[in-house]
Parts: sequence; structure tokens; C-alpha cells
Amino acid sequence: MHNPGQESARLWSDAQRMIPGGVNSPVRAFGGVGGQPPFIDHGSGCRVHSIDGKAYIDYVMSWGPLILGHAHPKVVEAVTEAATKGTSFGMPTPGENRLAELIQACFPSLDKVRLVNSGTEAAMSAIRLARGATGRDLILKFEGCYHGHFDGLLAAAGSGLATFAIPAAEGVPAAYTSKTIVIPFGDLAAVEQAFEEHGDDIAGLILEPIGGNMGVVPPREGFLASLRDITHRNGSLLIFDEVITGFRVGLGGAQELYGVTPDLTVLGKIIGGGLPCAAYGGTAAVMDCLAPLGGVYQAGTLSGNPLAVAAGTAMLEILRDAPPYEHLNTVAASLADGLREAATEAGVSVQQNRVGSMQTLFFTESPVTDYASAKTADTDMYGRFFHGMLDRGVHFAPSQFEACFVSTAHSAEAIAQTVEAARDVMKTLAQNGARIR
Ligand code: HOZ
Repeated sequence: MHNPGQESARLWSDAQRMIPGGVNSPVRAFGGVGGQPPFIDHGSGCRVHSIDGKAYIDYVMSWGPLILGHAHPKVVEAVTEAATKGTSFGMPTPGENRLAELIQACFPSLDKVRLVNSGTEAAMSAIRLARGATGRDLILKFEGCYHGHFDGLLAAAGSGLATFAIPAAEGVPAAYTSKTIVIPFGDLAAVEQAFEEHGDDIAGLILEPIGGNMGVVPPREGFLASLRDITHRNGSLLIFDEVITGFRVGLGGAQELYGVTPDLTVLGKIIGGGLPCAAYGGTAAVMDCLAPLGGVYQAGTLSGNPLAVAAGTAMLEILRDAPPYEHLNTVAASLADGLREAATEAGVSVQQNRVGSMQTLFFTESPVTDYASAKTADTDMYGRFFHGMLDRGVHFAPSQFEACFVSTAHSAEAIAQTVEAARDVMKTLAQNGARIR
């Protein structure tokens, strides 16, 4: 197990007394890998620096938002400048129009967009809107897809629930999840069957078009287009949760990459530039069902917060003016190649899934195409890999069931250092008899 250092250990023990599990979001507690997290003092480029003075090449990148690296000067400058003008008004500001315009230019499916504070809030609101707009109650979701922590969709969700093997979240009334039909990711026959049985009652089908919260799981060819067709035929709304993929796999997200247009889109992470900001949007006909125009209610004191909007705008402008996606793809591919070769050399069986700059190395022999196959991964082995890498100054997600992200700040030198460390760690795994079968 990695020893994060004395100061982190002291803070960790203090945190246990004050904060449940010592963390403000469960996966940060290292429950999926054991040990204790380093406490972070600051981030810069592709590295985070702990309070104990240790530097780690970071592949979590705040779980996705930091596509330009930590503390990008333009983003910092934009936030600093915004802060001097006031931190919140509860009244419209010009920045909200600018961010909405930027989002719409990249996501043409969003006739209208509403800014909120978190991916959870955006997904929750999109679901309420889908129900209000269609007058139907049921929602279809896929196993392993995570849409935030609100009641109705905490059913067979990925992310922290996968990490901690929580099948159904306590405190969520069965009556809520009874309105959610859960089917295996990629299983078109199950989708067809759900629509045959409940078609007239299904308000919407929500999914991460590229699974990101069970580890990275790309959609099978034609899957998204088939969902578009089925939902259309049944008068249900297709909802893409692009909290992770939006501005990550391309300027126009997964919908642009796969050429499939949903009715509603949920965005988060990158659009806030590392500050709390998320959004949902779609066709004008559906979005105009929202208050104050329609009867579907959703509100928020900090919605469209000027600091978050400034950070998001600065980040999206950089992405729009010089799209880094080809470069990111090359960097991510060299990381993927290096990790795979390290595993192969050592005789450790792994499966690798990658779409652009998001990827997961699964410690399993079976191809990972859905939640069930993701769960065949050897999580103990992942834990040993994780700690071995942390010891060598590389920070992957503290769970097998999350994505690894590269940013524009990940240099060739950082990738080489990571691969070198992985060679070492994979050998150790194999020497310790941890080779899979
Ligand atoms: N929902 C994030 C993982 N997919 C975790 C967020 C966090 O702990 O910061």
C-alpha cells in the first residue's frame, strides 16, 4: 500500500471525525483499492502535489473536467477576474448567454440550454422534464450507467456503487426506482422488449453513450442509432448523458462522434472548467415545458454562477479555437499502447477500452462490453496495480470502474514515466503470483 505521508495521514484521521468516511464523495475514500488518499495541496499541468510534498502524474483530472490540465492560466485568470466583480447575483449576467451560445455552437441538438450546478442536478432535471413533456412516468436506463445520485436512477448504477458493490442504494424508496426499468448496456433485444411491454408509458431512455462509470465501455456499432429509432417510434425521448463525453471525445461529444442526435443532452464536468457547472438542453419544444414558460419546475440560487460560467467559457473557447482532440488521441494512444505492452511483457491479462482521451485498463481476460463483463475484472489486482503506480508517482482512479483521462498537459515525458512505472508494477504483479489464470 502506498504511504501518502505523515501530514496526509494526520488530516485523514481528522477527517474521519468530521466528515462521513473522511470524504465528500465516496470513491475518494480509496474503498475500492484500500489504503489512504494523499491530501492535495495544489495541481499544475498534468500533476497533483500532495501536502506531504509528493508529486503524482494525474490521470483522474478531477474525474474528467480538466481537459487542459490543472490550473490552466487562462482559466485561472478568467475566474480571478470574475471574482473581483462579485461571486453571485441571483440575476441574469451576460456570461450566461456567452456560455449558452458556446455550448449550442458545438451541440446543434440544443435549441435551448439550462445551466445548473452539477451533473446530478442536470440529469435529475432532464428526467423530470422528459416526464413532464411526455406525460409518461417510466424511464429506461442501462446497468452500469451512472447519472448522478438522485433517487430514481440509483438503480444498478456504476461509479461509487460499483466501487463499493452497492446493488441498490439505501434510503431510496422502492416506489421511486419502480419507475425505472434497468436493462443490460448494449442489449437491443431487452430494449425492444421493454418498449413492447411498456412503450406507451416510457417517457425517456437515458444512457451514457460511451459508458464511463463502469470503466470505459464504448457502444456496439449501430447501438445508438437503433436506440434513436426505437425511442422515436415509441414517442419517448432519447437522453444522452454526456457529462463525461461532452467536449471530451470531440467538441460535439459522443452525439457528433457517432452521428446520433438525442432529444435531450446532459452536460457537466468540462463545461464548468473545473468549477461547479452543468447543463441540460434539447429541442425548443421540450425545453419550453420548463418554468417559467411551462409547468416543469427547476431552479437554483447558484445556477449560472459567474465564476463557474467564467471558467467554463474560458475552457470552451480554448477548445473551440484550437481543438486538441487529434493530439489528445495520439497521447492517449501512446499511454494505452505502453500500458498494454507492459502487461503483455509481464504476462498479466488485461483488456483495454479507449475512446479518444478516455480509457480503462481492465484486469480481466474477457472483453468488456457491459456491466456484467466489467465486473469480471480482478479488483484486488487493480488495487495492487493502483498502489504500485502511486508509489512510483502516478495517480490512476482509485477504482477499477472509472475512466482514466489524459489532458493537453500530459507530455510525452509524463507518458514515458507512466509506462516505465507500469512495466515495473506489472512485473511485480506477475512475480507475486498475481497472474490471471
Ligand atoms: N462521480 C465521480 C466518479 N465517476 C466521482 C466524483 C468525485 O468523487 O469527485
